[in-house]
Amino acid sequence: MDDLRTKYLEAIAGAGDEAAIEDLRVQAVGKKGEISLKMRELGKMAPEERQVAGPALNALKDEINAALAAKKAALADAALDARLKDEWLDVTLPSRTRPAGSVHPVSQVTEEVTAIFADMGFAVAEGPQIESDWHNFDALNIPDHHPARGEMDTFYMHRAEGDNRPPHVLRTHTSPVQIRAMELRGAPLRVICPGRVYRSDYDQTHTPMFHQIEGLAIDRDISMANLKWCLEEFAAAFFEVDKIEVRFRASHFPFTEPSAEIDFRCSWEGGQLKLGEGDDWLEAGGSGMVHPKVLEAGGIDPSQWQGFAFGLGIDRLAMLKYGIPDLRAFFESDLRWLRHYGFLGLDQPTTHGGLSR
Ligand code: 2NL
Repeated sequence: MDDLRTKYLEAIAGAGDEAAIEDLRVQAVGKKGEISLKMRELGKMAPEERQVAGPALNALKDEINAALAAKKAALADAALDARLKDEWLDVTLPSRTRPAGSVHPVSQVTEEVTAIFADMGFAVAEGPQIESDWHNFDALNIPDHHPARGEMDTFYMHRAEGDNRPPHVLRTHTSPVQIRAMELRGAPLRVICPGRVYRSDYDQTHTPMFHQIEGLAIDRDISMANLKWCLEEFAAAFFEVDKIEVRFRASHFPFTEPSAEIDFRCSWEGGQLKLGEGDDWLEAGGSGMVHPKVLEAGGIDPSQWQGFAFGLGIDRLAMLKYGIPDLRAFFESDLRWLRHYGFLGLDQPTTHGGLSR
């Protein structure tokens, strides 16, 4: 019995895996195992002999079973340790790597301005960049002889030989989008129209394609006072300060009467622009009350309705807010410039969540 004990305990200690343990179990204590066979011999023994051998055999069986279970558990622990060592995951790694692309300042500012006016109840409208000259000029009360219509300022599309209809143009402002909104939706109306516009001009401060955002609000008794409030709300939200004073300067546009240039109060101390304080004024755009002829062109009765309109330059707003000195760099697709001035695409600007994070 001592020989059996030594044999199996040593074999169990040396077993390399669960299959070896199972083999040993069958060999030792299985139905036809060595110890089970020995137990069967108890019946042939003399009672005195059996009284000694029986408990001893039972004790040996228990000891071997315990050794088998302990070895099995030890092997399972070792297997788990090996798996844990092998299959690891670094939970401190960033879940998202920084995207290779970035949001262009023009897109960022378009989103910011749009979000501010959307909060004031303006719907966003878009339209074609290739426009009929009627939508781009006639409907806006811009006469045939007006210098804006000249080849010096406007890009004209090609017409086939013998086709005498007026050629289409690359829109010179986003106003035609508002004419289309009037035609389509009627009054009352509140729309904001951001987009690309084109003029034949190229120097330090002009590019042949640039970005504008125009707003239009039409109602029964809307006034310049409502316009001024909207612009003040816009300026404070956009430049992320408590309050900005807006100044109207008398001006002239064919599509508004009266017309006013929009200025924001600012200071330029030490070359640093600060909005809402100081004794300087920043030119921000143009505005006015929509000309009755323009309302009529949009299919709206000027004896029943009136409205204000304004136009702002998106590129200029982007330069001012984000301290970008050179306009032409906006459109050169220089990757180093885009990485430097670009924004992460994961945070959309909202007035409640923050505009420029
Ligand atoms: C500027 C001037 C302005 C408008 C745009 C407008 C549109 C319609 C009717 C009347 Cl449909 N007006 N737009 C009005 C005044 C000025 O833009 O300097 N923009 C950068």
